[in-house]
Amino acid sequence: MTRKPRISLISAPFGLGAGRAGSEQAPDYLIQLGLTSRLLQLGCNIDEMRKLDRSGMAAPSIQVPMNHAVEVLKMGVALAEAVETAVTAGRFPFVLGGDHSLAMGTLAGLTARHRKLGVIWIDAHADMNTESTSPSGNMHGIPLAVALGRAQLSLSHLLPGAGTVAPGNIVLIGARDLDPPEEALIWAEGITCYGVADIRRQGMASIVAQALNQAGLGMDGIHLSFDIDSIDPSEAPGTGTPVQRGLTADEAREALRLLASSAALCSAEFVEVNPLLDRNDQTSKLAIELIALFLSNLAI
Ligand code: HAR
Ligand code: MN
Ligand code: MN
Ligand code: MN
Repeated sequence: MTRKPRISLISAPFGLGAGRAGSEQAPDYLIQLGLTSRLLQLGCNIDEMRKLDRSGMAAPSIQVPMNHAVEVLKMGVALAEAVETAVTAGRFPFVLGGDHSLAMGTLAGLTARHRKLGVIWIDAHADMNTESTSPSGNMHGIPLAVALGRAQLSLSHLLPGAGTVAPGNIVLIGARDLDPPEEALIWAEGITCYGVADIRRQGMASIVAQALNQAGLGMDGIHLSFDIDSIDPSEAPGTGTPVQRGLTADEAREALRLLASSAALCSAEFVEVNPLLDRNDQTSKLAIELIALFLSNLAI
């Protein structure tokens, strides 16, 4: 008998980790287009709804030589605390971004509570640059290197007591735009990476099953980080760094439905929707549908 988890819906209206403005508008915009009413209609147990505000947060003392670093860190601190609180209260944190720099805050909050955390990262990118390899200076390109403990910034700068994520428990799905230092890190650490060709060859159901096994090996929970730019720009144009030859919306639906049904999943985030770059709300509407599909299929 499965039960519905109590969801903590954490809105993070923040886009300064990306190179283009607009993703900060996504949480309010998706809610305005009917996200929460859809979730309630589907019987999701939304136990808590929070909207984060970074004003008033103290920035960590570390100096990070990247774009809008102080603002990114303040938001990360606010998010880390909100996620840790949700986990402590026994809720399932669902973070609605915002850009992917938010993952640092989410992972700080999670690793403070789950010492052994697996991560499934569905994204066109690996987000594994460091402060010294980043070609753009944009902090949405570094969260996984930070989580691995390979950057100068670490999750524990955002939340004392945060840990790291082991490379063997990170699985990338949909990656197709990697910078050379990211490729080197993936090889050196033996990180599992399924490209779009692997998905076409093996089918999404098989990829998800392998990803759950690999990410969850010896862990006490798996976090799903879903970047909308994993999907092909023909179906999800509203995002800041679109990359051709991505997942189909149907493949994303299948992945999200299967991941939601795994009892190992302990949290998720949904990032990089940019309403300002969208065409007729196509991406926002797809995002609402995918989030609703995911959250209504969650089981514990
Ligand atoms: N790899 C590039 C960089 O580090 C682009 C990163 C883009 N990241 C995201 N999130 N949109 O996946 O700047
Ligand atoms: Mn990303
Ligand atoms: Mn991306
Ligand atoms: Mn758990």
